[in-house]
Order: sequence, then structure tokens, then C-alpha cells
Amino acid sequence: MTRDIKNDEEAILKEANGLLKDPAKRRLLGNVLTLGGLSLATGIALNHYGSVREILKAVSRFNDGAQGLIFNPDALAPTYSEADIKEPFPFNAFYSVDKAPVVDPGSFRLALAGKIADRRPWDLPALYALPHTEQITRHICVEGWSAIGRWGGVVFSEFLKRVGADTTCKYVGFKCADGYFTSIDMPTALHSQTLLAFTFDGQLLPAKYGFPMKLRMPTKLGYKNPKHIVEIFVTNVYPGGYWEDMGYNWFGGS
Ligand SMILES: Nc1nc2c(c(=O)[nH]1)N[C@H]1C(S)=C(S)[C@@H](COP(=O)(O)O)O[C@H]1N2
Ligand SMILES: [Mo]
Repeated sequence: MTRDIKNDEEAILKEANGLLKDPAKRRLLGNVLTLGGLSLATGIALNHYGSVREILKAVSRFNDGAQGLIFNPDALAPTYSEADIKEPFPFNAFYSVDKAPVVDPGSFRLALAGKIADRRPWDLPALYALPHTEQITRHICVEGWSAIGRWGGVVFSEFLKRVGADTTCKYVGFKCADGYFTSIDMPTALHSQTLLAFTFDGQLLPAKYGFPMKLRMPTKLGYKNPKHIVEIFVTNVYPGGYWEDMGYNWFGGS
């Protein structure tokens, strides 16, 4: 039997919208009603067409009162094995790959601002000396693709602790070398799988994947994961984001 993937996607979205009749739940999910968003919210991978049915089942469970589980900030995203890593890993940005920003490693300094006690800038050797963790997780882009990759770096909560970030604040914001920007909720910033990543697949992040660093969050959709970070700030004032300001769901994750 041949299946038309595009029709499958449309069918899922239509059915999911139908299943989520309760207006309060629909508001909660907001623009997460894309195939990528549903995949992330339900934890079901989009790699075979059987997942269509699984996602629908999970959406109806959500309707039956599982939202506490789905939106639990302590819930872990799945991790994978070396064999699952996608090569070559896809590139995505609001421009083509040849326009990825060129950052000079020698003069680079990461700026810190807002509600952080020690806002001294960091050079790359100091960042590379932080405790290192590796993670193999799935990146899901709302444009309709997902891929598994391996990122390495410091657990972000550890970095926030070292610089004396006020973790009672609501938001952590990111400014990037290419003009991109985004922001995340503090519970996600403190999530154990949220990494300030300096490596991809064991090598320093290449320019296209975000040199010198990106925030890697397997609990959030692709557009929430900023590449080429040049400034991190902590604030109670809603910072928005590049795509978020154009209507993408701000929470963008599970
Ligand atoms: N600085 C910056 N970060 C960004 C983007 C961007 O355009 N600029 N695009 C986002 C989107 S939509 C996706 S899907 C991922 C793509 O990351 P990748 O190139 O490593 O696959 O980066 C996210 N972070
Ligand atoms: Mo994306």
C-alpha cells in the first residue's frame, strides 16, 4: 500500500483539531497544532506513517486529561543511540547556508545581561573548560522535518548557577550573531537536558550549526533553539523572538 505523506499530515492536523474540541485545551496548545508540534507534545517520532495513528491516540489521551504529563517540565525527552544520528544533519535558518555568520573565535566574548550577579563576559577557552555533557536527541522543525543529532556542552542550569542568574525570573533571552533572537521560560532553562552546546557530533560546532554556541533543548521545537549565541540575559520582561513575534507559539515545546 502506498501512502501520500502530505495527505497523512493534513489528515492528522484535521483530526487533531477535531479531537481538541475543548477551547481551553486548544488555547493551551495554540500553534503547537503543527505536525512537528504534535510530535513533540506527544513524544512520538515522525519517522513512519504508523505514527499518524499513534499521534492521534496521544492527542485523544490529552483530551482525556493527560495535559499534566505532557507539559511536565521535569519530563525527559527521548535519547537515542549513535546509530540513529542523521548524516548529513539538515541546516535551517532564515537565510541560506552560505550566509551563516562568521564568528572570530579569538575575539569572541559571550555577553551576559539582566538579572545575573556576575555579568563578566566569557571567552571561548573559559566556556570550553566547563563540565561537559553529550546528548543524542531529536530536533523537530515545524517546517516538517526532524533529525537526530549529538550535541555536547555544559548543562545550562550549571552555567546559570555559576554566573549567579536570578532563577526566580520568568525568562532567559538570547541574542545571536545573525540577528536572530528568542527566549525561553525559566523551567526549561533549568531542565536537566537543556545544554549550552559547543560541539556537534564530537567536533566544535561548525558555522552552519551555530558556532560558537547554541542552546540545545530536546523539549522544544527547532526555532526555540538559538544558534550563534552572543548574549544571554535574564529578565521578567517578555522578550519575544524572531519567529514568535510573527505568530509562532512562544512556549513551542513540551
Ligand atoms: N541564530 C539562529 N538560530 C536559529 C535559526 C536561525 O535562523 N538563526 N533557525 C532556527 C530554526 S527554525 C531551526 S529548525 C534550527 C536549525 O538548526 P540546524 O541548522 O542545526 O539544523 O535553528 C534554529 N535556530
Ligand atoms: Mo525550524
